[in-house]
Amino acid sequence: MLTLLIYPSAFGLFSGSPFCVKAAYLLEASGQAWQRSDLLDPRKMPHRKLPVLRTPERLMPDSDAIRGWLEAQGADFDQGLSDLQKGQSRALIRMAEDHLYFQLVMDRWGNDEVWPILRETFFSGVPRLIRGPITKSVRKSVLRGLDMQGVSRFSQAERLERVENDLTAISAFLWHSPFLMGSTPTSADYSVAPMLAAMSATPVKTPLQQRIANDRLLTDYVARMDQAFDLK
Ligand SMILES: N[C@@H](CCC(=O)N[C@@H](CS)C(=O)NCC(=O)O)C(=O)O
Repeated sequence: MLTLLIYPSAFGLFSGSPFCVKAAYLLEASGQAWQRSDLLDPRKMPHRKLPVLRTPERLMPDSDAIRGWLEAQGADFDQGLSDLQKGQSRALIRMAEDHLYFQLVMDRWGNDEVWPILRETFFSGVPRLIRGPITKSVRKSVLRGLDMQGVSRFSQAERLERVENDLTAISAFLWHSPFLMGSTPTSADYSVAPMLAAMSATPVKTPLQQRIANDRLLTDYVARMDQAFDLK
């Protein structure tokens, strides 16, 4: 059986990481038998990140590579889509994973109210005596990454405006159909829905959390994805 190495559930989500939820959706949709194995520390993993899929041959890092591996085994996550829809789908995935994701990380790690909750949730495996200094240094390196990526150089208002443009694009698809590309979930949903779900699950009412949580179109969509897969 395939084993998906992922971060544990957090804030009511199947996993604290939207990429781990995406990988779980892909596995469910592929029809392959799989099990989860929770990990708190990814440092021994090939990319020092999660998710990672343990296949019969090797440890496969990265949700996109996991997708490719499952497709090579015969899975078709975009069944029935036209080339244009496949192109739109790829663009939505990149928007979610390479833009919205950093807004989420900023909202979680860059907010002084969220941080203590995050620390006690994500680092519960670190002995309490050394948790303070260790997590302080991890946070510092995440914030350095956000600075390098550029997201933290925008003001909160500017960040929200940038998110708003993405949400407008996502909503345009959802006005037309229950899932992004039609009446059933496809690959774009496996990336976009977990990102929105994670944003609305942030355990403090930040402007970003509130923006998603108060949007009926988006929360209904996230709920539909939850119902479609019922991840455990
Ligand atoms: N491109 C990767 C991204 C995975 C990713 O960023 N995982 C984050 C959690 S959401 C992680 O493990 N970060 C740990 C680190 O960077 O130290 C994928 O699609 O799987």
